[in-house]
Amino acid sequence: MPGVYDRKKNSAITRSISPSYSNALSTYFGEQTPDFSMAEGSHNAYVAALEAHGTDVTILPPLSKYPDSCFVEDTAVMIDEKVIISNMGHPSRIGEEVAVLEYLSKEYDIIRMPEKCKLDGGDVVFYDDCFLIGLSTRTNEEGANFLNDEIKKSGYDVKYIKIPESTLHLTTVCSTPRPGTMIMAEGHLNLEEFEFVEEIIKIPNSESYAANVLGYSNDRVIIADDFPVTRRKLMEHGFSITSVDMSPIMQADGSLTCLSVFLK
Ligand code: CIR
Repeated sequence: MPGVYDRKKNSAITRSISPSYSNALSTYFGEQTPDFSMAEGSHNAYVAALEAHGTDVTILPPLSKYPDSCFVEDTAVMIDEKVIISNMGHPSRIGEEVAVLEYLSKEYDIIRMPEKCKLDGGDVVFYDDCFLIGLSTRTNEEGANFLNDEIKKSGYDVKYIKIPESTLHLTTVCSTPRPGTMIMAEGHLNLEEFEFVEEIIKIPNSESYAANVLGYSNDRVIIADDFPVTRRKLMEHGFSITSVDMSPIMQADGSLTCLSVFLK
């Protein structure tokens, strides 16, 4: 049911860009070597945009050992007051989750996954009171099943979505700008798996990066700069838009949602 699960985005954690960001994984959108100082500029603008929308942002310190560690979304999934800590799906990222766990364990119940489970938080998209879990090169069935059990224990619904190998995560190509609505890039996902969605805003594959947006109350949405078709479509659907230059983050295949874990 739209609006049943209250996701106000009152607070979030992010992590500063790693000094080793030039070694971040860059396979899907990246065309140039990721640039540390340009990414820092985008990260600052990103945090400012979240704060301007009322989110209280905690910035965790950079981890030089982990080039991809600014993408905190992948390390943890919040289900009300409990946190599922990921077993990261890419070998070079294993260990990033420990520093997030240490921070969140001060306030939340922490749940670890058995070793055979693999899951990146980027494969989890919230649609109202339902958690969509992508089965991808980063998230295996064991990881999805473990998360499924924890979500169901908390009384929420789950749907699995098949992610093609040509796509990184579920959240890479779709997101939820408001209750009842999804925005989705064409050509990646099987639409039959989304028949339960009330409204789908489709954007062309040439702008697929822009399918990852951050929705706030009252139809406010943060999007990536420089995607004119997506901007126009969202305006036509009644959204008021703030945009952030995400191109240095895109070079490491990261999107808006990837830079945060929303806590409340
Ligand atoms: C990776 O390949 O793991 C990073 N370079 C990008 C992670 C993006 N995170 C996300 O989509 N949630």
